[in-house]
Amino acid sequence: MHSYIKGFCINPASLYAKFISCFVFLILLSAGNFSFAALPEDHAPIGVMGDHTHKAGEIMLSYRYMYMKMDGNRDGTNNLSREEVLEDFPVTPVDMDVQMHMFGAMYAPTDYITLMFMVPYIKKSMDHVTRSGARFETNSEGFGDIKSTGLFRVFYKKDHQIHLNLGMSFPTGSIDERDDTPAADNVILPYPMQLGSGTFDLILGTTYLGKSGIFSWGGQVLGTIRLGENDRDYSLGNKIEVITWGALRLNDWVSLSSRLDWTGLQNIDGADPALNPDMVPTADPDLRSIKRLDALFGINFINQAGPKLVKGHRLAVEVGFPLYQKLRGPQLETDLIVTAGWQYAF
Ligand SMILES: [Cu+2]
Repeated sequence: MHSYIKGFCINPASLYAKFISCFVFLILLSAGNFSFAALPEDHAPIGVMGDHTHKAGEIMLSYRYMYMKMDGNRDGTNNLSREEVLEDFPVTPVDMDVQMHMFGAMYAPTDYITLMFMVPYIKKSMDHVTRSGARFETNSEGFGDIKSTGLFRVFYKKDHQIHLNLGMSFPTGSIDERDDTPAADNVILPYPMQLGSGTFDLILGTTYLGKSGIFSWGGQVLGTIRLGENDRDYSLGNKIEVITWGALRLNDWVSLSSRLDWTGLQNIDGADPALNPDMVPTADPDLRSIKRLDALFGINFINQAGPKLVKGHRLAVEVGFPLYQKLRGPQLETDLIVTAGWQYAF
């Protein structure tokens, strides 16, 4: 590149032409390098999906690791002790860990449409205690529901954008996960231990993005609507998420964010006939609804230096916890949500 610039600048005969052509060339070069530079806060906090669109022809690959810790039961907004749950059920869940590896790809055939594809791999583990004091753990692991979403840019004006999120979740995740319990070996696991919904789910939403100087902000409303019933005779509750965030750029490679995330999830419709709702609260389809408000704090990095292959990689982390949660219970409460991810567009 340097020898090319040198050659280009020296070749013209007159000093004047040399100066002009060299100046024009350097402007073009810097425009290519800087005016389209991506900034850390151009992407929403890493826990938000479908937040941004891409320019025509761009491809983005991503990986997210998500962790959720649930510890202790509640009913409504009140905490329940294990003993209180065991008054009504022979078994109570004590805590649960959910880990997810989310592989994503985005591609924009035009400036107005970005296609997004997400493949989750999920690992769940739940601890229980019985009335007799016996402890046991159940585990499930595998691919979850694959989501394919189109992001349609419907409004774009300098520092503001609105796009629609329209997609489908496919029932690729298992709803037949089994494990051993003290009652029996290889029994079907309760609803929250399953890996998918078992139904085709419609994803409908809209996202707004805004920015001004070192600040950026956004909002998203996202609904998941279950279509029909799965082959175990139930459908998970419909879900709505209302998200708002703000970010502050510290310099051209790091930004900080804070976010509020409201989740509403309905009870399960129907019931898996193999589950006994009197045994453990997690097997009761009417003890699944959630209303929760999370506060989350994040940091976004983008690498601005180095050669082409190293430049432009994004790394981000977001950590959150509920400010408010009202559960139809007894149900395990959420205590911690962590998302870490990598994104790279080319
Ligand atoms: Cu992207």
